Amino acid sequence: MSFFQEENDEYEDVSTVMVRNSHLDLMDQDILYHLALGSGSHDLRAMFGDVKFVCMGGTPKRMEQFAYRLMEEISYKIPTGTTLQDISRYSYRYSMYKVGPVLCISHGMGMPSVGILLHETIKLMFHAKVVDPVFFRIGTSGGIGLEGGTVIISDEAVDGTLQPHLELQILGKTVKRSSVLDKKLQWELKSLAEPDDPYPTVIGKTVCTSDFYEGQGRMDGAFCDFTEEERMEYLEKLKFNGVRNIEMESLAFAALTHHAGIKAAVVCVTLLDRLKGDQIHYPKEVLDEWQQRPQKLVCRYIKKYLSKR
Ligand code: R2B
Ligand code: URA
Repeated sequence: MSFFQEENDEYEDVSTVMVRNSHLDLMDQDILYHLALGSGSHDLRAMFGDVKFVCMGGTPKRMEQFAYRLMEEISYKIPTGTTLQDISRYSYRYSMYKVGPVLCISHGMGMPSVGILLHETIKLMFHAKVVDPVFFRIGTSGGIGLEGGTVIISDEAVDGTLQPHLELQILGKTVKRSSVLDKKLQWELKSLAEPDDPYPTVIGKTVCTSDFYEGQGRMDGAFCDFTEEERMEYLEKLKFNGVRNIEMESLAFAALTHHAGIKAAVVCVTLLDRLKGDQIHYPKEVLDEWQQRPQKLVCRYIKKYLSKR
């Protein structure tokens, strides 16, 4: 039996997204400020009640491209001569496109940015009474011992010290939230990598940092207080511990979706092998093509899932 047959049982419409905040019940309306949406100003149930997948990626342009790719793939029609609307355009923060049951949203750079977006998107799912949505992050990363263009499905998101939890400071206290990603979803995605794909798709551990330069052991930032030997020692240690890539959102993405009971996956392409350098020097056309790769994989997943409904 294919996983999608099994999966259909699991995706029976059984549970809507829950928020872990009783205060929301006491509010007469909830303004999702950074999405330019609100439970009082919009009929969120009518607008988003049919959502099944939420795909997040760094830039507005990439998410718009992804939305148009999806439109093609799932034959989603909009009136001739019209374009997809950026639903969150008046926030001037994030961009959001809806293609049938798929939301495509840009998350910006880093954990604070994706964290704010997750709070509001999870609340959006709650207000819209969405049933069992699956969240994806499709992004870019630095490879550890992997050439540029490799697709990595994260099996675990860890911080720079290899701990699998997000540390938040709440009311002056440190709170830890486990960063758990869905194992089955990872293997389902991996099974959709095709033998003809001219690049490898692997599953592995992802380190998530709060900085692109010093935080990722780069020597080409404005500041650097470590030596080349120390840099290599750290990156080799990551490799030894099963880390395949480094990026800047997976930890918050995994921890906050898990906290909300939402199934999630992180799929990133590598833009370089960090064991060989720091600078991203490939031509724009090459980088553009590489960035399509995680999109293709997630698209295959969504398409296959929708074709079984
Ligand atoms: C990957 O690329 C960005 C930094 O260039 C960051 O958002 C990430 O995780
Ligand atoms: N994104 C990152 O966070 N790091 C890289 O090296 C490349 C992309």
